[in-house]
Amino acid sequence: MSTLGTCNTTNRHVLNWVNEMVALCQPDRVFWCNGSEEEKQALTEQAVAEGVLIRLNQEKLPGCYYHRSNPNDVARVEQCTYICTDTEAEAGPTNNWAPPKEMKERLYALARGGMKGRTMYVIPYLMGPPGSPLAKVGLELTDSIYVVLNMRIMTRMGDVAFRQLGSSEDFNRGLHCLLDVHPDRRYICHFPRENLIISVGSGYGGNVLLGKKCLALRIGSYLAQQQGWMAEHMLILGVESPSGEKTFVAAAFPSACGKTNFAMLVPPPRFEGWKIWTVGDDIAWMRPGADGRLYAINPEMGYFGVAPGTNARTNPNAMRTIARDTIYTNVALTPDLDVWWEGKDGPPPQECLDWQGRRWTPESREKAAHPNSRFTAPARNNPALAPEFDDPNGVPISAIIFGGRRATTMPLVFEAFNWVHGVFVGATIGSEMTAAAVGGLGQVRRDPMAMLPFCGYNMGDYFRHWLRMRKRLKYPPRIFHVNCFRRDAEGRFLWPGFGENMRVLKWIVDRCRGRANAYETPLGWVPGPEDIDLTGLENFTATDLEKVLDIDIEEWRRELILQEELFLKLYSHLPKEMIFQRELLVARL
Ligand code: SAT
Ligand code: MN
Repeated sequence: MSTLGTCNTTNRHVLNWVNEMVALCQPDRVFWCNGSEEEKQALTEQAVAEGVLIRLNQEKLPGCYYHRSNPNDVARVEQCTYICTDTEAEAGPTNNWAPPKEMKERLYALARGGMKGRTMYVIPYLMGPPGSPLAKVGLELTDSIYVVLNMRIMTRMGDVAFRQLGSSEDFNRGLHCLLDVHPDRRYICHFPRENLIISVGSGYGGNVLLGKKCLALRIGSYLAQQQGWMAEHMLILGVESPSGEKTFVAAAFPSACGKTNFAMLVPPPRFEGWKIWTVGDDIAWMRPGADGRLYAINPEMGYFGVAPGTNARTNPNAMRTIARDTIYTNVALTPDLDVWWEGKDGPPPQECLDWQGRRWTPESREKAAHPNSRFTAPARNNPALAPEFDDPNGVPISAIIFGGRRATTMPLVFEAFNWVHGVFVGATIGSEMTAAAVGGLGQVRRDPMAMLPFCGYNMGDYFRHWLRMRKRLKYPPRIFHVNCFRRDAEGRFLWPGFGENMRVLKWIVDRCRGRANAYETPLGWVPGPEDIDLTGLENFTATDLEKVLDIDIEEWRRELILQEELFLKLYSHLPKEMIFQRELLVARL
């Protein structure tokens, strides 16, 4: 076994664990990553030589590379994802559970000798700005060079993590082995009590970039509940008014429901002088500040965003962000080594290779890019990256927004009556399934706080944690619900969305600042027709606004029954406040 790179730590907990895992996986080489530019270049060259990456057209896309995953491995797999707590009740009915000892034995049996002939990369990484009270250190051991290069974009990778860690034992241990990338040997397992993640048999983002969903959300939410903070599946953005007033909001939408677009929103011409700043597009870690407000950081350093549908109209800042130093996965490849996906600007290429490397023309029946194809791009490329991005204290959150993808039932926007009601609103989010997870596209499923696939413990206890946080906040954020995906009877979207969402955001900010009107409905506070600025919005009238804000009692009768299904499932751990809120809603309706 040879050692490559340089090991820049003397932390014995780190060294011991790496040695243990080396003995288990038996790699031919161990490569210690330091996160430097030279290292990135060398590893990129190597990935190209190995065929893991294809160098894209460097004139059009400087620093950009292309990757195709195994076709059986293109999204998160919830049926292979486990929370291994001591008891099944701790994991709760919405998670797969296995006893920690048993699962570890099974995984170690799979990993034993699993890196023979291969290189084990040791990736130290930091989630959060250096020095932040919320920041956490992780150590990922992987035999995938693709993972190393993605982690380098998505996290603060390298010696910065060892500096933060010092001689402490408090870091997340993450082992990732590709094995033969076979669905039968695919497991993404979390051991929250040991702060340990073991992921085998997959090479796909959410399953293997262990800092993201595994540490930042599943393990993170478990630690947050114990330590009195919050780990949430939320974007964070700042709204700056022409006078320079800044208001920060966090928003939870399920995977592939537009968080990245929302986080990078460019206001329409009507809002001249307004500016949206991106803090994060996927994950928020939040804790009460000394002033009684809730402060949030984005633990990540990059965006792992859905490519299809991204274009100059839907997300101009993303287009700029992904123009360089980006890794594209499972999009289509054009003959001049450019990338393409459904919904990109301009006409489709006359001919290209699809995400599986097969010849594709506009006549082909299948899509050229996989619906869950992704870009991995550095946050620093984003022209609207918030100046507060590296602030160790984070940003004060004035509003929390919940949302989902709903064709009916949910109005464009409403504000919860108070925190407890807001928790109920978040707990009952429904959304049509998307391509980010393997499963039934289009079906509505309950996705509380957009955390259903990411909550590392019992969902009922998670609601209780949310309720408890209220007591720790003197000035809790206001809570809202938005739905930008409502459709008419013909299936057309009722609201233009994208940049025009600024109009909704402006109302939300004004509500937080005590400047906007609303009227009371059974669901919560809803803007009146005059409260949302429609100036400059073409082909959209006050009547259309009424339609998109409408509350249909018949639809709500059905919604209540669907909501009840989740509550029944969670019944044994459900806080009684949730039942009261439901009763109140029934009475109001
Ligand atoms: O695929 S990921 O889990 O990384 C992204 C998502 O589903 O939100
Ligand atoms: Mn996500």
